[in-house]
Amino acid sequence: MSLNQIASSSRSKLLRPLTSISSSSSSSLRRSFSSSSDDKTITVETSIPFTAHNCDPPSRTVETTPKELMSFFKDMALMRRMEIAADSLYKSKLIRGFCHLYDGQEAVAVGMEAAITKKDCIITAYRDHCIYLGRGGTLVEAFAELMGRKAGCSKGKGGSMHFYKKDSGFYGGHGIVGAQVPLGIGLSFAQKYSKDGTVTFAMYGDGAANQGQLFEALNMAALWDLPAILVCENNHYGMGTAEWRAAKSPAYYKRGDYVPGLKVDGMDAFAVKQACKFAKEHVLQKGPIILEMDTYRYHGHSMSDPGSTYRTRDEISGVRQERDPVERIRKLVLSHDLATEKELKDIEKEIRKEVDDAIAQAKESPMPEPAELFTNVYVKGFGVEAYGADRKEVRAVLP
Ligand SMILES: Cc1ncc(C[n+]2csc(CCOP(=O)(O)OP(=O)(O)O)c2C)c(N)n1
Ligand SMILES: [Mg+2]
Repeated sequence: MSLNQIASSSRSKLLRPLTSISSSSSSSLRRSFSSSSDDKTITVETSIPFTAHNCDPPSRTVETTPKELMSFFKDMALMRRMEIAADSLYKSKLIRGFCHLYDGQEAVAVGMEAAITKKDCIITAYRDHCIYLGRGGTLVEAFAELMGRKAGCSKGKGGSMHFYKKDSGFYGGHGIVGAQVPLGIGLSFAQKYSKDGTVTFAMYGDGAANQGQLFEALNMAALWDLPAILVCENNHYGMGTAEWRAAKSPAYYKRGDYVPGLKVDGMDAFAVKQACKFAKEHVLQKGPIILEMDTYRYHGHSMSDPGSTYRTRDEISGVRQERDPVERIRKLVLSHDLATEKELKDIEKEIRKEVDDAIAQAKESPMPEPAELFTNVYVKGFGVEAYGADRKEVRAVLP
């Protein structure tokens, strides 16, 4: 097979029709968001079955409610809008430095949150804005952080790659590829040690999946039966490198060898929810598991990458048309008569306003004080001396 043939066969695997949405309602559901029908059970089927390695896969049948379906739609539409707005802010130079957008991958963030609690931990790489929002972070704190303002979730000192929200179990936001995975295993060690019944989701990309530190950390997690879920967000590219050029075996769910794994349609929020629920139960009894989320990023790798030099525009628009996570939920909402197309459009309009208001508010926040350069950097009490670039003169002695 030529490289071009390999590329086009891997491209065709990216496309999977939305037509497999099948669902049934256990009762006749009418539109009334605030009534008791909010909690009626709706049964949906995941887009495709799970593929399992070293374990029995969970069922394709997932239970939901009108309330959850509507919240999936709203949460994903909000994430999508936030990322589009971040793109504009970057282009108008209000966001500087690195910025990696998550649009296309929203079902992973939303489905994962639906299966866990804020006592469970999540740690991820630099594509972190939507994970932060899912953990309960606010739009104002997110935009303020992106624009380097005091009101940001990391006080404006971290920027796009370093969102953090420890009070609801979000441990960042990391810029060094793969480095968050051993940290995540450390979190799961603490969880096992304190026997609190919580778990850690350590997220990484298909590019990071080839790194050695991941296997070292996984070995320890398996050896000590730690409650660690390794979530490989396979968006099929590491910067401009397609997975087939970087990985001898791109079956990332199998790469743990002795560690079980599941391949999940990461564009289907219900498949993600089902897989994460299954994984949480699994790791609390049996030790780590790998979830490979088959997903896609619409934007380029970061703002300096137009995203169209190493893949075709047809590939991107094909995924948008056939697998888009927001459109999948829109179809489910409509097929269950939970809202009309116009009502969903109105929700999207409100979301647009919510995002614009948050940006305006974030812009009001000042930049951090210059003295903040020295806080949260060193442990206090060592009297560390700071020198200028000439290294001759002591400029400050830190407390
Ligand atoms: C240790 C290290 N090597 C290289 C880089 C540069 N780099 C940043 S992102 C990236 C690609 C990672 O791709 P993947 O893991 O698939 O994540 P994605 O960006 O697709 O979410 C690389 C090579 C880095 N930040 N850290
Ligand atoms: Mg990737």
